[in-house]
Amino acid sequence: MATLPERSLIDKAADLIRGAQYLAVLTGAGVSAESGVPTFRDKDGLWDKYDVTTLATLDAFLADPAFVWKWYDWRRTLIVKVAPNPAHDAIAKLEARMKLAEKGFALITQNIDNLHRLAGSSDPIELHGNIWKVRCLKSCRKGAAPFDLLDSPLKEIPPKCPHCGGIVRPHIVWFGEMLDPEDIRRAFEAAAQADVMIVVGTSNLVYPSAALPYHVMEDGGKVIEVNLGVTGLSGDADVVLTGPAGEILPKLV
Ligand code: BJW
Ligand code: ZN
Repeated sequence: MATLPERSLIDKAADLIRGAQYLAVLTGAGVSAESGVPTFRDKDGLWDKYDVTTLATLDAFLADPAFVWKWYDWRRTLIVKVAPNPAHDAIAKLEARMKLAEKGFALITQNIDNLHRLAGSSDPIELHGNIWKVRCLKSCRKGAAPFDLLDSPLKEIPPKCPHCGGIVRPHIVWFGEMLDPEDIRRAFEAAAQADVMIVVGTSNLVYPSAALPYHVMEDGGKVIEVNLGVTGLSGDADVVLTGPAGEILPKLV
């Protein structure tokens, strides 16, 4: 079992959270690792095994939609079998407590796996989309807005748009694509309001998400990092809790 941070560090973080008027939580793939969802940049992570440029860009999709869809179908069949872990549960509990105390709360996630919702988080800002949603590649009138496609495994690859018969794409933000402007607005507004942000299980390398903790700090807010390892943020965060999110977050709650 991994060594957990000393009690005094957990207490320091808990004191910050207790004093917060507005708590923001920013999560990445590490929060779902203990559920069995692979991360991206860790050893044995997705980018260790697969080439980003052939899978996570629009050009790759346009070149070979079936190939990219097969990869997403594989990930969907994996994700459908897993459940939220104690880290997701702890974040949902933090939201409930902040709301009970009539304080502000926002959950911002880079994850596309839907596990925060399954754990009871009410309104996660899903910066990079959701693996259970698709939209029409041609943006036909009725298919342009994201809609659910829950079949797992998929009945056909690539799946077709029920409105125009063209193909649909995963409702996921690939490299070089713009995030939804409303998601960006809400995330940066939360960072501006937050006096404390907990950053959990992210390498904090991907922008614009990686800028959010710095936005909090620039406005005088505090940042607590929870991660198995050291990241670029670790040197700047106010409290760094090293260890598995599924063990540290329940202790904080
Ligand atoms: C644990 C744990 C446990 C493990 N407990 N911890 C400004 C500067 C530089 C570059 C850019 C910039 N602005 C934009 C860019 C380009 C690019 C970018 O950021 N590149 C960087 C890599 C340099 N950004 C974009 O392209 C974004 N679009 C954009 O900005 O549009 C405007 C624009 C357009 C054109 C040009 C310029 C600007 C879009 C980014 C979309 C990211 N999409 C992905 C993949 C989607 C595909 C899919 O999932 O199917 O989203 S990339 C991938 O990385 C995925 C993740 O959400 C994201 C973040 O990864 P995350 O969550 O941090 O995971 P890992 O694996 O990196 O880290 C896991 C961490 O957990 C580790 O630290 C572990 O230690 C830890 N851990 N187990 C606690 N149990
Ligand atoms: Zn369509």
